[in-house]
Amino acid sequence: SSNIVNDQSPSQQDNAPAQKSSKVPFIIGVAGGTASGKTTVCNVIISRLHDQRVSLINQDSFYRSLSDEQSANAQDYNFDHPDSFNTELLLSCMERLKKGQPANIPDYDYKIHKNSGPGRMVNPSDVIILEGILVLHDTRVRDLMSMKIFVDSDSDVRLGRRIKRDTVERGRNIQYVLDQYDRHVKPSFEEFILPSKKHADIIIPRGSDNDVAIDLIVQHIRTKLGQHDLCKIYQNLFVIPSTFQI
Ligand code: UZR
Ligand code: MG
Repeated sequence: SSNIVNDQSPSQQDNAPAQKSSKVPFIIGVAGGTASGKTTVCNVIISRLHDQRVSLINQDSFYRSLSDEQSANAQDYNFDHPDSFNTELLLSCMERLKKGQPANIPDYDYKIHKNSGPGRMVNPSDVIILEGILVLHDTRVRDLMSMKIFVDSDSDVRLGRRIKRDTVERGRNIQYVLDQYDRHVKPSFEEFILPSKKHADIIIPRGSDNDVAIDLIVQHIRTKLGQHDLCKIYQNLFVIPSTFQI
């Protein structure tokens, strides 16, 4: 969709300081189990906010690189554990964006389980969506958010989608996917992801099928962005009388 703020266009990079926004961006966290429909929910929100500048950041970009040895035995590695993410780096990127500064978001390659490429420069924008299985797990990450969403889809629906996605898009066989699900994905969902639901402001049952929930979320974001504008107007009005006194 065209309103995603993109990234590395020369004019934006050259003028990075001029891009600095006076507003504090509205930061939304979207968590939920694997294949719950997080990405789709985010894309629907972004397309409904067509007249706003929205940046989408994925927690997956902050996976730690595996060594060659770990990568060769990737089935033993738990990608669903909070420690598999570089949360310090995620925090520093989000803090920059919150302050209105551009941030470099790393590239992660699922095939080699490593950081790859130079990353992408994301410019500050009015709305920032941070999406990922564990974005509601860490207090410091949660504290940056103005709105916390948990996408709550049935486990059997999620497993079905996960099998489809990993076999079709990631070239894995069903035995591998089921084994990984048993050993890591399901236990970590129960230990870390599901408990983070209690921190959500909004829980969306059925994911992106839930038009009513998504409508309410978009309405709320619009209201909050409107309030930001009002604050700015009042600030300016307040300045006028004192200039007259000089
Ligand atoms: P979503 N993941 C991989 O399969 N390979 C990697 O190199 C990194 C992550 C998976 C991860 C998690 N788990 O369940 C999923 N495993 O990506 C999260 N195993 O992505 O939220 O889109 O399902
Ligand atoms: Mg996804």
